[in-house]
Amino acid sequence: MSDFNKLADTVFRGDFGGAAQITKELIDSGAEPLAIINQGLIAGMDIVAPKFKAGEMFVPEVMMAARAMATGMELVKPLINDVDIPSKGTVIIGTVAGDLHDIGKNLVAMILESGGFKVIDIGVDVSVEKFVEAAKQYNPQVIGMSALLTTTMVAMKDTIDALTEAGLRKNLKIIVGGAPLSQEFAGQIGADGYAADAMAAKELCEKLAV
Ligand code: B12
Repeated sequence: MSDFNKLADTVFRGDFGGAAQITKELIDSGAEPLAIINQGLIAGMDIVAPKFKAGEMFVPEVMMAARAMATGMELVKPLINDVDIPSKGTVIIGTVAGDLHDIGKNLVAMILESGGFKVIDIGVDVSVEKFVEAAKQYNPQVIGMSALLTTTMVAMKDTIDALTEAGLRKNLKIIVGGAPLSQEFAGQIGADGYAADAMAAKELCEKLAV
């Protein structure tokens, strides 16, 4: 097994100690930072993603794998310019006002990041104003909103209306998700898309962020 394959395997197994060690060894041996990312760290998440989709891996395992990938990323990132990292686009993600649930949001963020998006996670209980400010500051291709409570779903419409009123919708797609949501609800509030899980969220962003 090549060192890149070994690194991918540590990511797949969620072994962040191993991922850190092999990443360091690859850096010391002079391997290209982008090759470490693409052929090792992201390659590991590429094994995870279809298994998660097929129900062969579960949320805690995916989170461990994503954390192992992030551990390696932290070591490699200082060696490259941000501009050199190929990115499919910028996605801002947050849980809407009044809602503190973040497990699903974090999972979506990790899967998007491992799928090549630059993800800016603005946290939980995010006010309408904070979403608008973040959209102005980072100029993202996509904004993703998460809600797990039926009582906080309404904040999604308020946020979409505010983004529209601020004239920010031209080059911006808005996607929503969370257990109580549906495609129908997304349509009703004027979102550009809905995804039921993290893998579907990645596919949706790939379609929308062009
Ligand atoms: C864990 C949990 C908590 C934890 C949250 C910890 C954390 N850091 O997130 C704690 C204990 C803090 C909590 C608190 C509360 N909770 Co709670 N909680 C849950 C629980 C059990 C699991 C949620 C979860 O993490 N699921 C796992 C993740 C991976 O799935 P997910 O969130 O659905 O995310 C996936 C998709 O939805 C999608 N997705 C998610 N976000 C996004 C975003 C985008 C853009 C996209 C595209 C996709 C996407 O992709 C994700 C990954 O596949 C649910 C029950 C349930 N089965 O949903 C109740 C539940 C959501 N909670 C509930 C309630 C009532 C509460 C409380 C009000 C309880 C209380 N009385 O205090 C508080 C509210 C606090 C607040 N203000 O937010 C109710 C909501 C009922 C309702 N109809 O609104 C539920 C449904 C439980 C129930 N059956 O009563 N909760």
